[in-house]
Amino acid sequence: MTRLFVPSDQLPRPSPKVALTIAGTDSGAGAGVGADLRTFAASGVFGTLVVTAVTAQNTLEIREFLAMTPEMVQAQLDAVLDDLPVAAAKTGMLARFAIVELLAARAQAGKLPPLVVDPVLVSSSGSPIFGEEVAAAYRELFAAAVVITPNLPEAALLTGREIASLDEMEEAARELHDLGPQLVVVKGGRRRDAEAVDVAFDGNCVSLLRAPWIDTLNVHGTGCTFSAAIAANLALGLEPLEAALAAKQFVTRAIQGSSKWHLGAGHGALDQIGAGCANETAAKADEGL
Ligand code: PXL
Repeated sequence: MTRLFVPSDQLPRPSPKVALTIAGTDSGAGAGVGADLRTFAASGVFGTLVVTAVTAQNTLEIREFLAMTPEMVQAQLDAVLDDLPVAAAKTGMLARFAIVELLAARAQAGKLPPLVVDPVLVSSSGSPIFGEEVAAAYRELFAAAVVITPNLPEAALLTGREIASLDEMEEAARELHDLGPQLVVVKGGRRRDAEAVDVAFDGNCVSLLRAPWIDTLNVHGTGCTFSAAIAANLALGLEPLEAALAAKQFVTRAIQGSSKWHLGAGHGALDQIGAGCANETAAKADEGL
């Protein structure tokens, strides 16, 4: 019998799929890069990061905010993309007009991985963070995106119309689709209905992404988690609509998982990693069950 000797450095080396988040940090880790990396890990992809801004933040408030320079964002992007096989990326808080512009130019030149753009344009209290100049730069970024995920106030800002009903969400999704992305998901979570319904449009079909409404304050980072889950699913090879449907289920489970947590006095985080189950096991162990 002949034995084939394969030197260990020539054995196949299976590697994980790689996703990238281009976003801000939240020191309380509910939103931003922290939420994205937990989502990537829970989805089985290797997460990389480009930090656009640092916030000093907890579940109650943002205390300080420092945006990175566009040069530093560019340098982080180059360092990651020159070396690692990033299969999909998402953008979160981009913090500065020049950063949105820089990403739009790179995406349009085909120099970014397939992109999920979660436009961070309106604060959670409902007031616009940026003016029309940044909204215009975002429209350029949308043109080169695979998926965009505006929430209701952002879709309203981008279309210049009030949006409340499902019909209005569909109209907005159709209008934003004309800007160029393959799939638009208008997130309706703020409607506080019996269901949390998002409206997706891919140029042909309108799909409703439906989940039961979960009554909890622990929803900080929901949008970040949703767009990161879509990027992870794209990196794993799913089509955009499948990626969004699976991401909706992921977010729903994550909200369900942390809905009873008391982790900070304000809007707490989601349970992307299934820690809720571990806590239940620990609690049962404490009770001697
Ligand atoms: O959810 C929007 C968002 C994104 N990124 C960071 C944030 C927030 C909201 O607070 O802090 C870093």
